[in-house]
Amino acid sequence: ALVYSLRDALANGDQLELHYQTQHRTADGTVVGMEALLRWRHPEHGMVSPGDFIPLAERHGLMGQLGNWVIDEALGQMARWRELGLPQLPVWINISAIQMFQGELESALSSGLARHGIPAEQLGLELTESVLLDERAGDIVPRLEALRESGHRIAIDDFGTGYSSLSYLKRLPLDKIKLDRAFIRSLPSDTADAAIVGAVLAMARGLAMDVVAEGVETEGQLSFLRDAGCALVQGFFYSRPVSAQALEAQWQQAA
Ligand code: G
Ligand code: G
Ligand code: MN
Ligand code: NA
Repeated sequence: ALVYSLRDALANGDQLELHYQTQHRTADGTVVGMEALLRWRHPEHGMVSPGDFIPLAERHGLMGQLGNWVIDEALGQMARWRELGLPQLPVWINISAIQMFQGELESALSSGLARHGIPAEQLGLELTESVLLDERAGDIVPRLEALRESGHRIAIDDFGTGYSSLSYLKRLPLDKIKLDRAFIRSLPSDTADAAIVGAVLAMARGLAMDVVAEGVETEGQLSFLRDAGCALVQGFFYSRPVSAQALEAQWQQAA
């Protein structure tokens, strides 16, 4: 079964990879950071999507270990880029529900940061609405406050797709809203999506939060967002998620 090979992959580490998708300023296209996305290169099945193996890892009690692997790999990669004299951009990782419930997230982060000599400001944390609202995690507000106190920035991921109530945005200490690509896909022609995006941008401004629009694929989407006052975007228009080596090659070409 796939779960045995996932156990092996975790034990060896050599079939797992993080790919990186850059985030850009709409004003001038500058890269301001990137999201790390987990990939499993299975010897027979090829690339297995995290959408398929993360649920498997959760069912079999492997998610804590997998989450810790992601933290260590991202920080190790950032340290290698620093040694190579490459740009030091903030990296955002995705945090799963189980990492929040099990409560070892904070220690994995602080030991990883110390081991690789990376400041917490450089490692952002993306949590989905469902994770932020899941009561099994206990009162999440003091934990988020402590994580921010230590320097991490916190984003709410896939915003607008969960069982969201706007009232928790006021209560939760967040830096950034990642607007789900479902609202971006039909821009600029879909007037309902245009209205929703405009409202989220206005609300985020009032709350002093940044907004990143996800899934930006076309020039038309980009210019709509820029005109609407959305400062940051992520999506295939600028870049797909790519391996660390591919990203390094891009940087070396640009230099
Ligand atoms: O990259 P892709 O579209 O295949 O990602 C599918 C889903 O897996 C997305 O919802 C993404 O947030 C999630 N995901 C990707 N990498 C990680 C990770 O390292 N940890 C967690 N918990 N989720 C991830
Ligand atoms: O849930 P989360 O937002 O973390 O998921 C990120 C996923 O979205 C990644 O797996 C990535 O491959 C996918 N993705 C990133 N940019 C685009 C895009 O422009 N279009 C589409 N369709 N998917 C994207
Ligand atoms: Mn994400
Ligand atoms: Na998202």
